[in-house]
Amino acid sequence: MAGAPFRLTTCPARRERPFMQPHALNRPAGRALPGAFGHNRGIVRRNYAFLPPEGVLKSRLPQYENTAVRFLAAPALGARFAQFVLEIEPGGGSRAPFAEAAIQHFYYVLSGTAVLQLGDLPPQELGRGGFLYAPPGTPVLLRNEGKTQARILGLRKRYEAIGLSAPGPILSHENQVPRTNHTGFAGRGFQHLLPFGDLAFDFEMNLMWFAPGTFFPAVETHIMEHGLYMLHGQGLYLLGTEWHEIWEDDFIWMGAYCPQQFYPTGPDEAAYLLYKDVNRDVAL
Ligand code: UGY
Ligand code: MN
Repeated sequence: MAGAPFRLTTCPARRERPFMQPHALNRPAGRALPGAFGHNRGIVRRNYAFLPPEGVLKSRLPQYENTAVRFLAAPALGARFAQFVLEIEPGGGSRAPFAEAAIQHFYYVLSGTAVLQLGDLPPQELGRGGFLYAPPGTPVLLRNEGKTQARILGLRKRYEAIGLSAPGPILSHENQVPRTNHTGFAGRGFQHLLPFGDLAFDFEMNLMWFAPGTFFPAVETHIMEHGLYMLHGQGLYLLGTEWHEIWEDDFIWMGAYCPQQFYPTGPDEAAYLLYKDVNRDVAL
């Protein structure tokens, strides 16, 4: 038969799920798709940013080997914390246990498996949904002893002490954390990965679940900042006055007082992992 064989193109933004669009048919390997030039779902505003993964480029860090880092939120953007994805190749990861005085760390396994070692706790090899919280000054070691790349979402935040003892270390998995719903709205679900309401913590990391057709009861505009990593499903996100289509692996930074609302549009539940700074007074 004449002509090139029918071929599916894999979109790098959905690495694990090949999908096809009409303009992606029969593209020669190594050529960019039409629409790649100048079209961008990403946006950076004064107090929010929407970052699809295809535009977030790699760097490397001295404390890791065979590992790339993709920075998402950072003070350069306006955020008061740092958030990033580590891509750890088999045999790679931390060169040695790494700790920073006064800085807390949080890590969440997005894909593959990783050996997570935290302070004096016994190390655990965890897949998607495994997570750790390291109090300030607590050493963390992340290693990939598997056969495929491990992707880990990381967060660093300066600890705001208030005279209580600092929180203890946590090494766990999201399936150990109950799903709750305090809102009274059907279809909402919350998994608080850090102990909810414990004032020793100065931030929350919450898995936010939405059944199809569920939405926030109102647009929120609050002082807390967010780092949002989309994990499941898809939807529309209101930031300021603009709606953005969002799906798996997209990232949003919302600064203080960014008007926000989510409306899931897919046929399945949608969920994202949400950083939120809480439990501290306003510094004047
Ligand atoms: O808890 C929150 O601030 C949450 N409802 N915000 C969000 O999902 N954008
Ligand atoms: Mn919010």
